[in-house]
Amino acid sequence: VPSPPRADSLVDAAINGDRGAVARLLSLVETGGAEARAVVAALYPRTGDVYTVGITGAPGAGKSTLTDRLVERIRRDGDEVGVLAIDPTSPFSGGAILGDRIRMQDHATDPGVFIRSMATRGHLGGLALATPQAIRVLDAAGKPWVVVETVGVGQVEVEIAGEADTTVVVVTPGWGDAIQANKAGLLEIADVFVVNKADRAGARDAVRDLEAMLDLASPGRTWRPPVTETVAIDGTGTAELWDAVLAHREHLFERGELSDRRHARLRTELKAIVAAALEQRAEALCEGAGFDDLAARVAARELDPYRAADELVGGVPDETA
Ligand SMILES: Nc1nc2c(ncn2[C@@H]2O[C@H](COP(=O)(O)OP(=O)(O)O)[C@@H](O)[C@H]2O)c(=O)[nH]1
Ligand SMILES: [Mg+2]
Repeated sequence: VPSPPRADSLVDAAINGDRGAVARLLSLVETGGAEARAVVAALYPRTGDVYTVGITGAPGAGKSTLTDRLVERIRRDGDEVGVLAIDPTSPFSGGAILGDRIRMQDHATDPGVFIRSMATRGHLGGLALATPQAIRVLDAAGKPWVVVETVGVGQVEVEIAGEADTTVVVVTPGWGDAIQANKAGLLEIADVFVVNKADRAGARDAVRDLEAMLDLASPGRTWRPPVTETVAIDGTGTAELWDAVLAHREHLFERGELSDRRHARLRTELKAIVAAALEQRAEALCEGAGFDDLAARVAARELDPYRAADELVGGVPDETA
């Protein structure tokens, strides 16, 4: 088995346009562990330029189809783009999910597009940490845009979705869909709304529901999310959707809010890394022989559980001191 190339040389190769190196780096950050850390250390100084667009909504809302349209649009402007499809329900990773592969195959031979699916491997918190690292891989590889498609169903997914510079929330016509989006916390993270499948009955009602909810939501805010309508399967409205994304980006730039947002995101990420590191240490502590001993003393009523925990983590000074 050949030894893995060092993170530095992989990063250099990725920067020079080696797609295999990009794929390898994405696998490493997805897996986590010591190698992922080495990759991030090598990458980090080369990042900070990418603009991220999150696309989120219920399964089947048309996120992948819309992403495909936005990729087309970005390529028409001549820019390169990376796509990360985060699917917590999929057991697959490392490649595209079948349906996505079929739709995305127009871009498969385009060297300006890099598409990747990431699954959770049963570890949602890990994915929340892996996503910003994966974005950094594409950033270092020179992609000015990264589109992150996330299923907006659970808290962690909504968190991942809300980590983009511009977050697009996709809903579909049908009674209650806008209300469901509201309940799922998608109203708070939305910078742009899109009612997709506008070829179906009820699209106007969905737009009206969203506008009514926006009327009630925080009147003091400086940006009111526009509500757009699309038919992703034929491309209707996707130009307007992209214009809305660009308008939001312009708004963030003009008001200096982009750097504030990114700074807040880094603080959140840093906290999550600290928490994960401490959790790992806690697990290691609880696997040692000292733990068994303490547990036995708690069982024998010699110690209460809090006191025992203090002894283990060193919160209580040694009695002989
Ligand atoms: N009628 C209609 N179907 C659509 C539209 N957009 C997507 N679909 C279909 O909806 C299904 C789910 O789309 P997909 O992009 O995979 O949704 P995702 O799960 O949110 O990524 C697919 O069969 C699409 O062809 C649309 O605007 N109108
Ligand atoms: Mg999809």
